[in-house]
Amino acid sequence: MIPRLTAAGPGRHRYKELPVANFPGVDYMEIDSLFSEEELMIRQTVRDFVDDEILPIIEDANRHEKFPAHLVPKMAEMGLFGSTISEYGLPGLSHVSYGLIMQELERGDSGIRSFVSVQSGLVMFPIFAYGSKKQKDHWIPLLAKGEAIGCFGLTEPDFGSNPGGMRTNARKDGDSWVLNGAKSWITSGSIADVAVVWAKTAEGIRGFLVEKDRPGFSTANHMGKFSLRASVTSQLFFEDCRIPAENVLPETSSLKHPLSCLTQARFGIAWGALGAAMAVYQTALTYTKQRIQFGGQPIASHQLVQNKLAWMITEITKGQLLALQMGRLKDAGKLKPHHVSMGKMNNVNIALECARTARDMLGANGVSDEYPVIRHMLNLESVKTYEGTHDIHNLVIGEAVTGIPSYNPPMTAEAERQGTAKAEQAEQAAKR
Ligand code: TGC
Ligand code: FAD
Repeated sequence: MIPRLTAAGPGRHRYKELPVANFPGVDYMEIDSLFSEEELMIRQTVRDFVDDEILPIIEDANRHEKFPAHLVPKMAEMGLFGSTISEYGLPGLSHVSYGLIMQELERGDSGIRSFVSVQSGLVMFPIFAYGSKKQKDHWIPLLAKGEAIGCFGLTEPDFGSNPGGMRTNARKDGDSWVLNGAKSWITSGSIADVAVVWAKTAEGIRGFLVEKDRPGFSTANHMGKFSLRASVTSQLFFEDCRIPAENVLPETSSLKHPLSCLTQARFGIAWGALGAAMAVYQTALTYTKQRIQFGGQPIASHQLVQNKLAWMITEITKGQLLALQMGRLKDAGKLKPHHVSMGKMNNVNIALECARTARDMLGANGVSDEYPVIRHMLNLESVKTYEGTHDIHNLVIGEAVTGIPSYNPPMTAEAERQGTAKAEQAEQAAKR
C-alpha cells in the first residue's frame, strides 16, 4: 500500500511514520531544522518511494529508452499529481512540500520528475488556473488519478527560447477552432491523452485542449536522445485539426499565460536539480572513500579529491537555501518569476557541474550505468536547456536588475537609422 500524501490539518490524517531511510539525505548545515515536521514526512515518503520503486528499475528504463509507465498509478495513488491544488480531493500541499517532492523524484531520475512537473505544473495548473468549470471538472480528477496523461506544447521547431514568435495558429470557424502548425520537444507528447497547446489567434496567444484522437492531430517521437531517455519526448503536428470551441482555455489571451505555467515548472526544477546533485555527490563520496589507489589509501584521502567534494557540498548547501527561500516566498505569495529564474539557473548549473565532477571522480566507472552518475549528468544537459536555457535565465535576472531587456540582438543599421530619424523628428516637434 503506497501512503497518500495529505497536508496535515483539522480532520486530515498524517502519513506514515519516519522509517529508516536507504538514502541518508544530504544536510551539511542543519537545513532540515528549517523544514516543518510535515514537510520532512512528505520528503521521507517520496524518498522511500524513490528508493523502493524507481532506483531498482531506472537504469534499465534509461538503457532501453523506455518510460516506466507502471509508476504512473503508484504516483497518482500517492497524490503526487497536482499536489498543491486543494480542490477535487487533492492534498493542497505547501510549495515547500512540492519542492521536496520534486527533489526526491529527481534524485531518482530527471525524466520521472519531468513527467510529474509536466502533469502538475504545465497541464493541471493551466487547466485549474485558466480553464472553464467544465474543463476542470472533467480533466483535473482524471489527471490527478493518472487516468489521463497530459503534455504542454509551447516550443516549435523554429521557436524555442522565443516562444512569442510561434507559427502554430488557431482560427475560429463556427462552433470550432481549427489548428495548424507543429510543436517540438514535447515531454510525454505521444503518450498524452490531452495536449495543452499554445497557438496564435486573432485575439492573441491562447491555450487549447487537444485530445489525442482529434482528426488532424498526430505525434512522432524524437529518437536517439542521449539524455532523459526514460522520458518520452515528441513532436506534435496539427493539420486542419478541428476542436470544439469549448476546448479553448477561456482565461488565456497572451504570452504571459504560457509563461506563467513555466514559472510553476521552473520552481520544481530548481528543487529537483538538487536531488540529482545529492545523488551524484553521495555516490562520489561513498566511492572515493572505498576506492584504493597508491599505497593503500582511499582516494578520498587526497586533497584534490577532497577539494571536489568540498565544492560539491558547498554548492548543494547554497542551492538548498536558495530553493527553501523561493518556497517560503511562494507560500507567502511573494515569489516573482525572476526569483525563480535564479533558482532554476543556479541549481541546475551546480547540479550539472556536480555530476561532471562526480563522473571524473569515479574514473572509468563514471562512464558506466552501473553507477547513476553518467545518467544524471546526461539528463541534466537537457534540464539546463529546457524550461528556459541557462542563458535565458541569466538575461531574465539581468533585466530584473537593470530594467533593460536584452533578449533581442543589437539594432541593425537600418533599424538604428529609423530610430534616429524618429527621435530627431520628435525633437523637432517638441521645439515647435
Ligand atoms: P515578455 O515581453 O518579457 O513577456 C510577455 C508577458 O509575459 C510576462 N512574463 C511572465 N509571466 C509569468 N511568468 C513568467 N515567467 C513571465 N515572463 C514574462 C511579462 O510580464 C509580459 O506580461 P504583459 O502583461 O506585459 O504582457 O516576453 P518575451 O517574448 O520578451 O520573452 C521573454 C522570455 C525570453 C524570458 C520568455 O520568452 C522565456 O521565458 N523564454 C524561454 C522559453 C521556455 O522556457 N520554454 C519552455 C517550454 S516548456 C518546457 O521546456 C518543458 S520541459 C519539461 C519539464 O518541465 O520538466
Ligand atoms: P534555442 O532557443 O535555439 O537556443 C539555442 C542557444 O542559443 C541556447 O544556448 C540559448 O541560450 C541561446 N540563445 C537563444 N536566444 C538567446 C539570446 N537572446 N541571447 C543569448 N543567447 C540566446 N518544450 C515544450 O514546450 N514542452 C515540453 O514539454 C518540452 N520538453 C522538453 C524536453 C526535452 C528533453 C528538451 C531537450 C526540451 C524540451 N522542450 C519542451 C523544449 C525546450 O523548452 C527548449 O529546447 C528550450 O526552450 C530552448 O529552445 P531551443 O532548443 O529552440 O534552443
